[in-house]
Amino acid sequence: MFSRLLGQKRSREVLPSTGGRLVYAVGDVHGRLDVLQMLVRDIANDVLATRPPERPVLIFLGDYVDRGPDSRGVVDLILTLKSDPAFDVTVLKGNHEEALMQFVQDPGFGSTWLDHGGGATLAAYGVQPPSTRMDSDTWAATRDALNAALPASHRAFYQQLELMRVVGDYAFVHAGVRPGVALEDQSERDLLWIRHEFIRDRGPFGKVIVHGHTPSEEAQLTPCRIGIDTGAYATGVLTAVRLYGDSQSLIQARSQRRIG
Ligand SMILES: [Mn+2]
Repeated sequence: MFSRLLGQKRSREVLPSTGGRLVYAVGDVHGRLDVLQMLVRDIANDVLATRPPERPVLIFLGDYVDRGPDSRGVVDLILTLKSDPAFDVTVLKGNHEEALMQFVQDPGFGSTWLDHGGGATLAAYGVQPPSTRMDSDTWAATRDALNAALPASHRAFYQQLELMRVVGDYAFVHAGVRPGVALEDQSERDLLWIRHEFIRDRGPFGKVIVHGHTPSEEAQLTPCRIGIDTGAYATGVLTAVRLYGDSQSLIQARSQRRIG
């Protein structure tokens, strides 16, 4: 009895808090519209059951495109949610959105993008993905075709992506942060790409970092970081973390359909 009370008291002192907001952060979707639809439905039902005093915060952690089959549909669904006044939505940039924008500016980046699953995104926009390495003229034509196929709303979507959102004791980013560097001094490159140097570090990082980018079979809820990339494009498991006051829980959508 005594030790349980002590434990409760201690955990209350150290638990991070959202400052009263109800927050959902969604991990890497990678074109899996099927599981994103399921997860959004579950989140909407959870909001109805929770009845928070303020608008719930919905944060997408990046990597909407590439690999999975319906990048275009994923962006459409997130755009719909962005325009829904019931949610306070933040859409973060992932390294795959950076790659798409880089290809739009520089067709010479095409083969690198293909290696990272960009062919699925081209196909989702109705652009024939190349089957073999192409010459630079063909890459330029493919880039022009993507440019022509991108709806204005999607172009604006990719251009307006954010790098970080802070709510209470939490900071939300795509990949992670560089240990030892203040949150406001983090480079875009690290926020989008960092992996081992961040994952191996025990922190603290200034805030509890909620991130995707580095997939693991199970979501990782640790004192200084929460990793929720469960590799949806291949596993069919898409994970969100639900943060409300000082509570943390997971919401997962699962599809039987595995890819790759
Ligand atoms: Mn990533």
